[in-house]
Amino acid sequence: MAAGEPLVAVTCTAPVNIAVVKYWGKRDEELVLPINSSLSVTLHQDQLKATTTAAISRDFTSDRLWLNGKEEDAGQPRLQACLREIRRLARKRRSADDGEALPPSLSYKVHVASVNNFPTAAGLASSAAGYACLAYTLARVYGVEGELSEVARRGSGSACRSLYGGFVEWQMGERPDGRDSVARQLAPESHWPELRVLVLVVNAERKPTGSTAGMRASVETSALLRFRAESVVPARMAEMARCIRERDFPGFGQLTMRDSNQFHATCLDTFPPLCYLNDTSRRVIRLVHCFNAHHGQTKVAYTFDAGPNAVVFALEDAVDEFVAAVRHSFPPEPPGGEFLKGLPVRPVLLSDELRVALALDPAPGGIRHVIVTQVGPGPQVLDDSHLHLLGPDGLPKPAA
Ligand code: 2P0
Repeated sequence: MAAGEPLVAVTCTAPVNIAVVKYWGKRDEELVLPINSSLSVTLHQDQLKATTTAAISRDFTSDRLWLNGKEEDAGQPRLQACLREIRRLARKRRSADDGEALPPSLSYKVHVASVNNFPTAAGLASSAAGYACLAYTLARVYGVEGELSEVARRGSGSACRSLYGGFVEWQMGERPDGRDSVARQLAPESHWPELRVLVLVVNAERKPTGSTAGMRASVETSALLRFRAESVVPARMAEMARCIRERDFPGFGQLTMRDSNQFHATCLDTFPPLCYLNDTSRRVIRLVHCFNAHHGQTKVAYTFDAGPNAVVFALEDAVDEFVAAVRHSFPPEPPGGEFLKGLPVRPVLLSDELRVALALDPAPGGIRHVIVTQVGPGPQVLDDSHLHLLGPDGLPKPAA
């Protein structure tokens, strides 16, 4: 870069979120407005996070984007929509400040570099963390404060829920312009410290239909989806909020499983049908119900997004035994590999009764690994410039 003004660079991190009342279907594709409200749990960034550096400089000649070290097309509509939205908010803020001239930086080109601390190939939803991180980082670059749901949503609907830690709802809103379609925190991560989240990464060959195309097909063809959005979700949102408020795990778990199952039922009701679950996913469903039946209560609960990976909720005291049950049902392959990642799990022997109760033929290698995590905080700013992904020249630093 020519020796001129130094660039302005900001680096932030943002979390992954898992919906327990699912978002599926848009009423406005351009503004990314959903047909129903949704509710999610923010996962801890120690295990799963996106990190993004955004930089602006008078000397940049075009917008550029690097994802996990590889340059991508910065002209892609979702990135450009986020940029337009953040510049609009920045302009609005300046014009609200009496007579302040618009800073030239609003017309500068931007360089963005983003990495995930988990493999994209793991099939975990990375777009929510990625676009929340982009919105949060751009807001700091352009000095925008306040509501960022609109910016994150333009990238990916579920991204607005990753703007907060803890337990988050995305209110669908009513206005045609979408200004009231915003995420808000229901409870912080400290609210339910015993809650644990296990991500069961399934070995899968095929890449499933993307969410955007999938939900468009469901909106066009599934009467069940319309029924769900209008007649089921409103009461479910209230009931889920109650379960969280009261830390009622059996209530929370049952509703989470029912909502996941209903979401996948709307996928099957889509024509042609969308089949996101595979044999391993269905085995996990059976395993969870067997485990709960053995204990005579809901100790663990599954949820599945638009892919075969399972996310399992449990209280801390059930984790060791459930992980042993997962190992028993899906013997790791190769046996010596790193099967468990994240928070520590104590090895325990399964009781004979539980072995009998599980009564499943083991499916070796069905699950690649299990990431053990917990509820976590929202996006963070990294103040140390050593952590920037872009160097003083505005280009990605060589990987260490
Ligand atoms: C959710 N999913 O609530 C649901 C459950 C997948 C299943 O939000 O088109 O990537 O970018 O708004 O946010 C995935 O959809 O879709 C999703 P777009 P997004 O988490």
